[in-house]
Amino acid sequence: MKLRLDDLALFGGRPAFPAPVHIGVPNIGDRKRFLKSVNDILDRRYLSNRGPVAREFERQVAELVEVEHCVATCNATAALQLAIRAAGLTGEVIVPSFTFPATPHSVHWLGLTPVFCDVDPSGNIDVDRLGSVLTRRASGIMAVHLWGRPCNVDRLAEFAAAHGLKLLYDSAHAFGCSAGGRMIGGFGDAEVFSFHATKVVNSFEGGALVTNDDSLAERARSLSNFGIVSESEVAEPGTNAKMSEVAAAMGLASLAAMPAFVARNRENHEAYQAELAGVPGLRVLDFDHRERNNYQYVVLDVDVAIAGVSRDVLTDALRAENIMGRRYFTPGCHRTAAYRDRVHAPMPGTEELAERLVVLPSGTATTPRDIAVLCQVVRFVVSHAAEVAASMSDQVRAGVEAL
Ligand code: T4K
Repeated sequence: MKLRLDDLALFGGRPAFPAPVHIGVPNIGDRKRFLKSVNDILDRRYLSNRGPVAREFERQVAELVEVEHCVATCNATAALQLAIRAAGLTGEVIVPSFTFPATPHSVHWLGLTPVFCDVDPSGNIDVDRLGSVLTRRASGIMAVHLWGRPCNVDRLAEFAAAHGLKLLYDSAHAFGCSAGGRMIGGFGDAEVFSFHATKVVNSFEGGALVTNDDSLAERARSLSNFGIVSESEVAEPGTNAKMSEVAAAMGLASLAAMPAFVARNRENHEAYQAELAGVPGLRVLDFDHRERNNYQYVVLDVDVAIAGVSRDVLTDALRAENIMGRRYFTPGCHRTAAYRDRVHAPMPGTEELAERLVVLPSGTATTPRDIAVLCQVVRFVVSHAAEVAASMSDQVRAGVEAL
């Protein structure tokens, strides 16, 4: 048990973990099942182009999220682009500023303009601010269910309908989650999931567009395969966004294990909450327990005025201990080099969250002991906030003077 300040790695002590403890370490399902499926794929010599495994993955995803159609893709970014094209968006698309860059990039790469809208304290797009960024060039909204917590789907639908906008959801984080008791996947014109390695269900790389709109689904399917509609016809310029058979096999193994992954995430989340309860200025963001949640992201909010340490000081102190928390999504897309030269509405909500939040390790690779040790370090840092913060600023000053 660390009792003295110089036990902290920051002050020359041995790191709490001998090797980095990362967030986003993939959940691995039943290896035997996966490897058998890979063998079958090799025997069949049918490796891609919507083979039987990809079709089965699409069927299971659609069933789980209770939608009519699923188009499995090579990643979520490609699926977002399919959604934008298949929904017929043009001009400007309103996106939240507090998100992973794939959200605005998917718009930009199609030659459209992402227009940032600030987020509310939940981190989801602030419906009250949509009106202030809406122009006549806007054709749609792409909202994000941040960290699996649902947007205000009713108000977004009302706003979109009132202004003749298409409504898409970047649901990269929200596979297996619900909003008002309805599974995420069936809202708006289409939704997109990510099955990237770091997600609750993974297919190495992968994604899916899901929708209840027959013609949007048909168009997205064709666009994902170069726009081909028959042996001798290409309806429009498409892309190649198809999911391979091996990726789908991983996705199926991951889906089969999903209940266990979610249960483990939930235990981890509860352990973090219990370990950090009552620490001044710290709050592990909760989930709405009336909804279905995947509990994939453990997000810690640091109120520097109460904790005495900022999110950055805490994160750096943890890094020294080999605890690799991530400052998602700092500094906010609108302040990255990719977009900062444009004119944006003020984004105070985004900028505040971008300074306060850190995502902590979870998933099946994170053990209860890891969480206990990690939280012990967090508690220690906060209880010695003044010394830690002073030491960090001394180190920063020394670093500057050494230059
Ligand atoms: N929309 C939203 C809202 C998103 O968050 C994302 C992706 C997308 C769209 C696009 O989805 P995809 O096109 O990727 O399907 C990671 C993921 O790569 C990215 O998919 C995810 N969101 C984002 C939140 O996290 P990075 O740049 O932080 O990745 P990286 O390489 O730093 O990995 C994070 C941590 O995961 C590492 O510290 C180590 C660990 N890791 C990662 C991989 C790939 C492993 O332990 N093993 C692994 O195989 O983006």
